[in-house]
Amino acid sequence: MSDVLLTNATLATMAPSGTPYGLVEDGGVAIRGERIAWRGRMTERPAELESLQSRDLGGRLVTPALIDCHTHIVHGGDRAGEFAMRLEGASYEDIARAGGGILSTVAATRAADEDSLLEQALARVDTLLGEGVATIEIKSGYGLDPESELKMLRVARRIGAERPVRVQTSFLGAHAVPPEYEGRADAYIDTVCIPTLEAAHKTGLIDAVDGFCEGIAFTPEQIARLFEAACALGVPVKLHAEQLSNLGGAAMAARFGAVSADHLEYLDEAGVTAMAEAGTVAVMLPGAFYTLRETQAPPIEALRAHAVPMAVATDCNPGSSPLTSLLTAMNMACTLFRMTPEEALAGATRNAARALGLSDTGTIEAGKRADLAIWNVRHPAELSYRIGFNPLHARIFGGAA
Ligand code: DI6
Ligand code: FE
Repeated sequence: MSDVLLTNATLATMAPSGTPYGLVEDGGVAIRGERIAWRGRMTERPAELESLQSRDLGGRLVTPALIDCHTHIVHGGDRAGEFAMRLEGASYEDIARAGGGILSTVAATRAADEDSLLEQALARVDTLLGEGVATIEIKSGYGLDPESELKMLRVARRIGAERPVRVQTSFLGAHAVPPEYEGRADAYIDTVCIPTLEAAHKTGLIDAVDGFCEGIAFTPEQIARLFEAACALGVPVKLHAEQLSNLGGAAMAARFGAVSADHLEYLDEAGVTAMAEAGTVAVMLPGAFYTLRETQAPPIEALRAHAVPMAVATDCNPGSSPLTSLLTAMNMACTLFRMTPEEALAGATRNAARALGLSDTGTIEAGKRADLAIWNVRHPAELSYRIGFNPLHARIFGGAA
C-alpha cells in the first residue's frame, strides 16, 4: 500500500502515557511503508504529512492490531467427545490419566499430513484475523516425537506465509509424556525432547521454548533441564505453570528469565514476587478456566500490586480451550478474573507483545510496525464488553490494508 495518513479517529495507542488507554481524541496516524511514521492529535500534525494521501476514519476507534500470544491452533481432530464426558462428571485430569486428553490429540496430529493440519488450522486462524489479530503465537506439543513436532512447526511457519499474519512459534515438546515413554518422563526429556529442540532450532523453526509443568505432565526439575538446553541455544523460555496445582513452576521459569508464565490459577505470593523481579509477563487464559469450570481465579490483585504485566490470550486448543475469539477471551478476563477493560486490551496488545519478546508491535507509536485495528466503536471498553459481536471495521497489517 502507498503511504497514508489516517484521519478523524480516536486512538487507543496503549502506549504508557498516564492517560487511560493512551487515548488520543481527534487523532491521526501516518504510515510510511510498514511502519508508523507519526501519530497524535490532528491539530498537531507536522506539515510534511500534508503530501500523504489521507483516509477519513469517520471518528472510529483505532487500536494496535491484536496479538494472541498463546495458542495451540495447529492440531489434528477435535475432542467433542471428551467435552460430553466432562459434562457427565469426568475431570480433565481423569481423562488425561486414562490416556485421553492431550494424548488423543497427539494421535490425531501424528496421523494427519501437513496439508491437512494446515487446512484445519487456517479456518481457525482466519477467524482470529477477522477480529483484528495480526500476530499469533503457535505452539507445537501434539507431536511428541521428532518428526511430528517438526511437522507441526513447519505448518505454523506456513501459516505465516499463507496469510497476512506474523507467526511466533514455541516448541512445546514437554507438553505430555507420549505413550511410548509412559512412566519414563526423564528419558523422554533427555533423549527425545532436548534433541528435537536442538534440531528444530537448527532449522529456524522455533522462536521460544515452552513446557507444561504439572502433575499430569512434567516436574520443575525436568522442565529446568529443558530450559538449560534452551538457554544454551539462546532461545527464550516460557511455561504453562500453576494451572491445576502449585508446583512452583512460575518461580522456576522466572529464574530462567522467562518471557512469560501462563495460566497461573494456583500461583502463590512467592511466584508473583519472582515474576515481578524477572519481568516475566503473566498470561491469563480465561478460556481454559471457563471450559474446565475452574473455580480458583489467578491472583490478579497480587499481580497488579507487584506491577507484573498481564496479557490475555485464547489458549486456542481442542481440549481445555476450544476458543478462537480473542475478544471473547478479553470479555472473560474482565468478567471471570475482574481485570479492567483497559487491562484486557493492554493484555491483547502491549503486554502480549512483551510476552513474545517483541518490541516493534503492540502500541501505536512512531517507529512501530503499522499493525492496526479499526473498530466500529467509540470507546475502547466496548471491545471487552460485548459478547459474540465483532465490531472490526478494517485491519492494517504492516501498513497494508
Ligand atoms: N494446558 C492447557 O490448557 C493446554 N495445554 C496445557 O498445557 C491444553 C491442551 C489440551 O488439553 O489439549
Ligand atoms: Fe496452553
